[in-house]
Amino acid sequence: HYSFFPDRPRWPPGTTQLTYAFLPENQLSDAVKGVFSRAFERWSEVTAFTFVETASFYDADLKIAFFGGDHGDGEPFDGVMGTLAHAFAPPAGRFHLDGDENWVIDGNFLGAAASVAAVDLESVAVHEIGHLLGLGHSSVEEAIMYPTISSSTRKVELANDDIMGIQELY
Ligand code: TQI
Ligand code: ZN
Ligand code: ZN
Repeated sequence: HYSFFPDRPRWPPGTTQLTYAFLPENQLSDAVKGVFSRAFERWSEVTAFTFVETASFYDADLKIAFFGGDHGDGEPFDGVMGTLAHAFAPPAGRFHLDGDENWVIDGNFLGAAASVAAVDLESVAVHEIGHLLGLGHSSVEEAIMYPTISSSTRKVELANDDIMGIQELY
């Protein structure tokens, strides 16, 4: 079953558009940006939200950045595997990904050679966007918000449990 963060933080009622931006220094390719755009689409299909990319990182509601190791928010990344990414409850909008992971995009390894310890970027993005919108973890194994995923697994479809959770919150 789905859950929320303590005190149920959420984006203000009536919010229909959330902007997002990528940290310019990361210089992400269109292929990588497209992964996030598809991940946002999953949630916009079941909510009133539309997600619009904006060029201004500092003005964006949702700020997406890849960092390695300690990056100044008290939750350092840990290299390959372990923590893959983290996102903070509304209205923080911070979405950080561990730049040291071997990220997989559409089945292709990004940067690294084929590795056993690889992580599907789109799957992680769909999960973290759930957190950005206010969902906690779910006890339902099929749910996107279930707190574990096996290495290299692609899991991008929202389960009924995810949809019920987000629709209860908004
Ligand atoms: N990162 C954890 C996560 O996003 C961070 C975290 C732990 C967290 N407890 C939390 C975030 C409570 C919000 C609320 O769940 S992770 C998965 C999954 C991670 C894990 O790197 O461990 C995914 C990131 F579910 F597959 F295990 C993305 Cl999809
Ligand atoms: Zn961080
Ligand atoms: Zn999580």
